[in-house]
Amino acid sequence: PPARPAPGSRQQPRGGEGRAEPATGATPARDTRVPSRFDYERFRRSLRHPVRGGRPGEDPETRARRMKIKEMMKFAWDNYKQYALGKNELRPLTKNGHIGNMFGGLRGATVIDALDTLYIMELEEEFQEAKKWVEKSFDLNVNGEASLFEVNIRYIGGLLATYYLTGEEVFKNKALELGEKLLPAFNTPTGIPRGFLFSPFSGMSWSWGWASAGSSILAEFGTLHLEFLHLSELSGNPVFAEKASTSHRVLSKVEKPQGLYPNFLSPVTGSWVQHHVSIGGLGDSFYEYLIKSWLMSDKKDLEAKKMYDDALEAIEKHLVKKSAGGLTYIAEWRGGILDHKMGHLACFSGGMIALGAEHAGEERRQHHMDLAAEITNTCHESYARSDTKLGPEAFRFDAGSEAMATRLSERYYILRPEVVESYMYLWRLTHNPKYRQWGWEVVKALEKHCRVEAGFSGIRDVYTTTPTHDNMQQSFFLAETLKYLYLLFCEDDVLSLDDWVFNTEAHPLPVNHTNFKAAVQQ
Ligand code: DMJ
Repeated sequence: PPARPAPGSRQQPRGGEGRAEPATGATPARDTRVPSRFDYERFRRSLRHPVRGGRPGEDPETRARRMKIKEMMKFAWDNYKQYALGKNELRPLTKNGHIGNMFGGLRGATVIDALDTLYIMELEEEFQEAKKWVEKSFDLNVNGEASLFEVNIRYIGGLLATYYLTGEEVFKNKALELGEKLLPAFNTPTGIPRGFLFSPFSGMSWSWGWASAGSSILAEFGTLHLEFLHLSELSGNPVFAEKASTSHRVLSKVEKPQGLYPNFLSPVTGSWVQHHVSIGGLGDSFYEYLIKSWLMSDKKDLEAKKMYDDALEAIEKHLVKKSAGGLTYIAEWRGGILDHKMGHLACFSGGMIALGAEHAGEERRQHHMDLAAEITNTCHESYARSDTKLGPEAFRFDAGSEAMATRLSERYYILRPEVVESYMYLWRLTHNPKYRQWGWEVVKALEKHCRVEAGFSGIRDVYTTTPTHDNMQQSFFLAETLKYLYLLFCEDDVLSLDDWVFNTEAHPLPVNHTNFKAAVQQ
């Protein structure tokens, strides 16, 4: 089975085993670019709220908590800068850098992932340090195997967001240059991209070795839309929007078992390869990008909205269950058989369903808000039932177990954001103070169990109060976990949901009130 531990949603390749054939007969990308009409000043004037919020009076405790989270970000950044600047992640125990094999020779994943968080938290000096690295040392002419998904969500997403927040051209230019390098991955018979490509780009692309029969993964090819529409917007070249829209076109037509989307699709035939359905790893951000594509298009992308509504209906009908102890969870589905397990990754869904509920029809709105709150409560239980008050990688509802990991291999916590992400959305949409309390419990647990001398580290077992550290400060800890925690203790107008949509790595991209219409209709 393909599911196994990994830093991001998707997993590391294993030595090229089982690789699909490189794409052949590649057609060059159609270049019908027109000069971009994007006007940064006009865009800034169109925002409904100041990006970093107004400064209304607030209670001292909320402010103090926000400042604590800012201090954690500074600590994470300072240690990365001191011991690992230019590598992809910090190893906080051995005080050195980690490069990994997901980014095709690109470096500085933590710099790019941290940029917008530093900016939002008003860590001005640190933001300038990060910017300087991008200007002077961020090299795009590199060799290696790159995951299309990871490069897109972290690098393209981080650069685009920072451009929109600051108007600094260097971020836009790097995003566009990198975007061009990703296009060969789409040279397949269906236009559904393969998961990996080789840089410098040669037209070669392939799928994860372990992904069934050279198939592409739903959460990978379905998590491009937000960034690629912005690449078209800023470059004037529709090719990015066209490439990303292919996935929605293929998926809206293919027959779905009981309305569900399996996780593996052949980029050659456009048919499903296996019937494994999950709202956690391998499926997760595909669903997230459906509702967010619609929101980002200023509610014009009706195809994405319909796909989201239909998918959620099927998920509710077939996967949403209640445990004996009354906890609502979303099970996984393997060819019709339920696996009563929820991954930490699946915990983003509380926030997603709440966000969608806002825009559901009158009769569904309260029902979806209740569902979102129940799922978020279950994810909180997975934290509350552990000794560290941090949640495991996966928890189960079988053999008498409720919201706890039952396998040794699922007890770890790698600084993931999904649970605090849902707290942030639920707080913004309900203002129930329990979400801030739960977020603060996470801050305390991170400080107690994950903070080490030179940064933050994941832990190998959440059920022991003397956990072993994994010696890795993931870049998404700075991009997502700390950003969502910080926003939880901000006023709602900081990166307001009226103006911004967060990509799946928590990089804010603006809602587009005018220009996407053309791209979406391609
Ligand atoms: C991040 O890279 C993104 O949130 C992705 O969608 C899922 N995995 C990690 C964080 O857990």
